[in-house]
Amino acid sequence: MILKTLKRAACVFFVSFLFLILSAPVLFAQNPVANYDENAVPAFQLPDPLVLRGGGVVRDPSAWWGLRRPEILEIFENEMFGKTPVTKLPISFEITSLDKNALGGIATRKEVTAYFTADKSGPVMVILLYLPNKEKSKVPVFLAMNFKGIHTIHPDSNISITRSWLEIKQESLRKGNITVADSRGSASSRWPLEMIIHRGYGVATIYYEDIDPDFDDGFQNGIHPLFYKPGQTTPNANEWGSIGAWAWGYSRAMDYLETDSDIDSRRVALMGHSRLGKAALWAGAQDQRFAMVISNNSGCGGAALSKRAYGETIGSINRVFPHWFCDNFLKYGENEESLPFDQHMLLSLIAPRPLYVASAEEDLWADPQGEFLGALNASAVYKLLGTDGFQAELRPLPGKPVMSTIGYHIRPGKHDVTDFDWDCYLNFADKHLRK
Ligand code: GTR
Repeated sequence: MILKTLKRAACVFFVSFLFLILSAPVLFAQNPVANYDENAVPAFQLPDPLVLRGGGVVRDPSAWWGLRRPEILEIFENEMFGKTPVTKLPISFEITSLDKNALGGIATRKEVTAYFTADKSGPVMVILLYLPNKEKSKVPVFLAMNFKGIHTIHPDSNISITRSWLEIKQESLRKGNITVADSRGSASSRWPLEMIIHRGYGVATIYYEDIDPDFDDGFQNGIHPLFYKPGQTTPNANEWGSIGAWAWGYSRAMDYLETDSDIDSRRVALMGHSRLGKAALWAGAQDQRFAMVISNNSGCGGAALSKRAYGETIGSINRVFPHWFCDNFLKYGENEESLPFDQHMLLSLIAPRPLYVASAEEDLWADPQGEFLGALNASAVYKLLGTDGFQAELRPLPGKPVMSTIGYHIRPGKHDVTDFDWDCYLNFADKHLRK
């Protein structure tokens, strides 16, 4: 009996061992370890943003605007972020809260609710605005989405609690893991409102999950269903995912900013951190009303070159966030060499408008060197369009920003948005938006 059991155990052990040995390559291929070794970055050649698909060279701005730019835009639509629908929704904006004496009197706070349907049912987006009171003329504004609800960006107790945040956090709230009171101002270190207001700029922010909650539900919630054709239940392989939806939200906020007489909508700087930096780049690429675009630690799928496969890769981003991009993007996972494009081409779509890419030294997951090279390789397009492009050949030292039409810095520290980052963005905006 004992012998029989032992024999069976040995057999089970042997079979499991065999299974592990045989499946290791497959498991490894599915979940490769992130590479952080510069020497292990594969050799690659970047597609030239100034060479047409058919091989012709782009030699002047008219060939860029007429031929190459539309080509590149189409590649990102079909292969990466998915097409944004062109259908216009019957959107209406309503000022739902106004305080002319906010932040101790230095600012006016407004909340503007955007209703996406005529009967005001369905998802709504709330734009929270702080505008400097001391300015007599229309003010330039930084537009940036937030991760945790508008009420988290500052302890100002008059800010409404974000409704969709309440819905998404229901479970945690019930279990007492999060309290509404504690969440107020919890992200304020990333939003130095007083500093921005003192410099004469306004801030407009939206909770990103107002547009599309950030989980993979087959696009049944958020704004996607508002665009489905009869019988359609999910986006097609070349139609938008969540990043495309957030980018759409940035543009709808711009629709409002254009109507606000306190704001100079020709001087709106779009800023986004991390996944919202990816969305800001995509919004700035599609919508040329944004005068400036700032990518804060946007990493893989943002400013960082994918072909380097350093830190986060296309394979890992698609595994963890399958809803961020269109389904056509899946084929490039663990297959970066087959990419017919790279992220420098996304950045080139923002040319000649000022673009700032920021990295953090410890944020290796976002590949700071890849972000730098993304910016550097967009420079040729900026120069073709008559600007000074990116005035750096090597990555600058930490804390030493480059302020050409393409701006860049790497600062000490982690994946985050800091006062140093904001100070650089304000200096960059002073230089390029106050000319
Ligand atoms: C990470 C993701 C990154 C980045 C980040 C964020 O988990 O891998 O691509 O977007 O989230 O948005 O904070």
